[in-house]
Amino acid sequence: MTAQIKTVFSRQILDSRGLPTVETMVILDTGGYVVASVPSGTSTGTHEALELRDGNKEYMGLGVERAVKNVNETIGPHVRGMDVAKQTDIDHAMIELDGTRNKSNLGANAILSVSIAVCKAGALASNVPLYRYISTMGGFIQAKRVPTPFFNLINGGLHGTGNLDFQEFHLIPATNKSFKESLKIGVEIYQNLKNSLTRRGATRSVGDEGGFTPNLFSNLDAFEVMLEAVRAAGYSPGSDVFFGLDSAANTFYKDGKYVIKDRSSPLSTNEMIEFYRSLLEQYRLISIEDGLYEDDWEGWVKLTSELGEKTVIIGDDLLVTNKERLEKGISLKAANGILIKPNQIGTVSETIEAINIARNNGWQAVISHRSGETNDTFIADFSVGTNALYCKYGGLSRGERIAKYNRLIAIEEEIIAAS
Ligand code: 2PG
Ligand code: MG
Repeated sequence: MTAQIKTVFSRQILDSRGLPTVETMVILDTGGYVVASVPSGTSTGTHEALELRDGNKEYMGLGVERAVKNVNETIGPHVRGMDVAKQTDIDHAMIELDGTRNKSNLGANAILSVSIAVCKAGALASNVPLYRYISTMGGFIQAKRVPTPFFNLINGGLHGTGNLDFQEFHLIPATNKSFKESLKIGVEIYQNLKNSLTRRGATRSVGDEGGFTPNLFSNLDAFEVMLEAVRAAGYSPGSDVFFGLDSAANTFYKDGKYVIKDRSSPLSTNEMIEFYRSLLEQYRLISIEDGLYEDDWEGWVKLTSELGEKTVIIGDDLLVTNKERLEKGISLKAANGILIKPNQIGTVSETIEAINIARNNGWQAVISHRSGETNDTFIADFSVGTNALYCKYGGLSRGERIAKYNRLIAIEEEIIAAS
């Protein structure tokens, strides 16, 4: 059934850090309506599309009233009357209306809120679950499974109040497990991790993504405690579960060197790569994200040629879900995986394009949340709809993270029932 956009209405709401973000409602001529809100990062890449903030005295300059106004007064009237099933046309109309390379005129937050709402409205008009609509609309094979989660059990860097340099320490269940089983394993290990940290006298409060934020002696210690928790929960590292890492290296890159607490002096790019090699061998990491600085292309090429056969080298701040940077990365062989975040680029269609380019070149595309989230579960449907092998939605506490996992429970049940 076709349906047209009748009204687009946006408002400022708060995200999981209590900071302003954009929520947009799309009402169809059929009377149905949907609501979408956008997430926000802390460890953002310089090359991301622009998140428009007010920059005035309110909310420390972080208000999004300008972005809201852009939806209500400019984007909304422009897309009114369009067929909601025409996602690419609507996204392109917004890109043209903005007229800049990084969506700095209207704001990627304003544009993405409409783009996601349009996608949800398309599913509503077609009367199919969102993940199934995304598959059809994006030309993906209907998923027969739910993606395997990267559980971010320890939050360091800019996401934690502890003292770790690396931002995310991932627990990754084996891909042959169902989502239900993966979730149970994740929860059991997470709870055991709490006990391990308590025993060591390390703080176990949680960070922005619902993982613990301990003070430890080194970054390596984080893997040691996780290993202890895996064993205590009765699982085998290297067969039931694996580890992964998002270093978010921009944050500890100082004057051309990498400063981490595991070494007494700053490390060169080559030394950092050797550090990752030892980590990989010791803890069998199956992915390393943002291992190096976002513009150290030469270093990334070396990292990928040295370790890319043994692990997935994922570009997040390096590639920012951006087609041009991804194509550069592919031609240089600067990584072999990409982290996919819709708000880094600003529309659903461009996000799908990046996934297709990555996969057509044999790269892994991991679908990700941001550290500032809302309870919107679009990204859960999106990872299933795009038939991803892996997704990343944070640790195993905090409502906005759990909302995504709970949505995946329901989707898995539906997929099983339909097969
Ligand atoms: C990352 C993300 C999400 P942020 O670096 O991968 O985990 O963090 O949203 O702060 O960029
Ligand atoms: Mg990252």
